Amino acid sequence: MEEQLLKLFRERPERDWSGEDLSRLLHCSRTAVWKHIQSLKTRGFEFESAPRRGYRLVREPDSLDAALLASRLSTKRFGRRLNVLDTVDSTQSIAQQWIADGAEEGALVLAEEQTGGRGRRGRPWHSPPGKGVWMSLVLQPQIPLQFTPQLTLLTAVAVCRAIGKLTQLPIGIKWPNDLLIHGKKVCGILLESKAEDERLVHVIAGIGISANLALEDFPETLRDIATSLMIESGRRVDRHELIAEVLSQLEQLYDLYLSQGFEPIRLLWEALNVTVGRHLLIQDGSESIQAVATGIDKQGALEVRTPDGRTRKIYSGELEMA
Ligand code: BT5
Repeated sequence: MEEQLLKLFRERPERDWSGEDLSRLLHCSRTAVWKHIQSLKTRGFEFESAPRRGYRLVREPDSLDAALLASRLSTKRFGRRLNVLDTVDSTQSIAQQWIADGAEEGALVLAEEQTGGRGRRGRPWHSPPGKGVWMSLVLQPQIPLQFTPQLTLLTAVAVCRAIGKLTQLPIGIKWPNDLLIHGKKVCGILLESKAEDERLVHVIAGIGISANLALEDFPETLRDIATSLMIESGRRVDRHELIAEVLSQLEQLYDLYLSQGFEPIRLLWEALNVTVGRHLLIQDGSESIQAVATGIDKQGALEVRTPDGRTRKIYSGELEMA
């Protein structure tokens, strides 16, 4: 009901909506409308209202709101079941519990703050309250297990397109999972999957976007290597709009991937990446490799050329770009 109410206010922002109109359009009593408006007010929505004229929404809250987000979604499945939480250890762990309780593909967990936000190989992901997009999406693709890394690249492409569309910032993908603006990391992606008998059961796509962090919101150790959309663009990002756009891009690319395979995603990735053509120092386990990136293969592995002219494939590892 609140989702529909917010949709109406958004579609016609200049219009005053009378309680009568709203109750007719939403098929409920005027008292029910009034109650929902009061509930929205307690969550930070501000209305102008005048007797006989009705309500007009003049301010939406900065804090994440499930009904507001739902009213912005254009997706069919992704985010249609969603949970907005305040402080959690990691949205990945909450999504995991949610799957155990029967959550289906497209279920989304968001948190204002993570106290144990995680990156790859146990690295911490800095997730202060109220300023970022810290979210986990449940996927249940029917694909062979060895194709799972393709989903990291797909997610990176989707988030990159969403951020580029909303901010026009020069954002690019560093293989496999970093989004960079002016050489600094603004978003990280962590895919955690569960397999049984070589079959993929589910994937939890964790996405962390440093949206509205100021420089002082980053610890000293990250200030030279990390950035936020707000630092780069000079203005606050509407997180609801950003999340809705990320989900829309993700659902479109995911459907394309399921129907046409990885090739169209690979082409999009190549157009957005900032790795190919660069001199790299690659840390693959205990091995250090110097090489130039030449592309990605059909599975999503990075192809590189070493100084002796040989071609190698990198399936996982840390890249340092020269
Ligand atoms: C990643 O790991 O980049 C994956 C990050 C995934 C975070 C999301 S948030 C929602 C979901 N819930 C979770 O618990 N995790 C996911 P990795 O490639 O290992 O990069 C980690 C490195 O990124 C750190 O060592 C820092 O250098 C840097 N970093 C940490 N916090 C950052 C931030 N807020 N913004 C930019 N860079 C950051």
